[in-house]
Amino acid sequence: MSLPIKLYTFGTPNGHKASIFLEVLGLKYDTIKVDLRKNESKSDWFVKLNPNGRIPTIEDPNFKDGPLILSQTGAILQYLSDTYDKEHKYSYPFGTKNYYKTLEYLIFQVSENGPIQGQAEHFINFAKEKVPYGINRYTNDTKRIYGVYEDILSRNKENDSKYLVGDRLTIADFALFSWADSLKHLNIDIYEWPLIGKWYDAIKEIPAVQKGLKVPN
Ligand SMILES: N[C@@H](CCC(=O)N[C@@H](CS)C(=O)NCC(=O)O)C(=O)O
Repeated sequence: MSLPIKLYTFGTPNGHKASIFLEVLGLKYDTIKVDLRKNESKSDWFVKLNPNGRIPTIEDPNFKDGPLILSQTGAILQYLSDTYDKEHKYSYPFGTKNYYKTLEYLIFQVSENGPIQGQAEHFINFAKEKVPYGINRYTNDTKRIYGVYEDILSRNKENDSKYLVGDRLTIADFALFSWADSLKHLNIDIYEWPLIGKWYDAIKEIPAVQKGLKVPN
């Protein structure tokens, strides 16, 4: 019998990426809350797990060579997909074209969408001084990136523009979803991009996604 995965997390878009995909896959997991408001992500015990001191991190006690501790949402989602979606309900077989397109858009999310939108949120909601240059730069680039996603969906007409890659949801979609959900904090209306708006509404209806969005509380 497999043991529960441990998920170290907090209620942020990156944390929700992991909890949503764990829920979607129907995996057993225990949540350990790392309170970012108390700076717990920089505490000794947590930095031992993740030298980068940021959530989320998972620990899978079922890994073949002993427990696997993994951070970086791109790596976490890829690992969970490779290991626990053998039937390819939410993935494509290794080596196929759609496998690499999934990887392309996953990397686009973790290297561009997340960091840029995160900076926009910082300048709009958390910076101690109001810096119009920072607000404009990161808000405009966030909007540009959602325009790119709109274009990606529009190229998938044969699947009614419902998924970023092929004919099913993948980690490329789940990685973006929690950030798309967070656009409201920037007063950006997701329906500015009609296909992304519909894509967002459809994913939000999935019960496992709703459950994942409530973790860790
Ligand atoms: N590149 C990382 C980013 C993780 C990240 O930025 N986590 C934020 C929360 S969304 C965090 O832990 N912030 C707290 C800190 O920096 O101490 C990933 O994809 O996992």
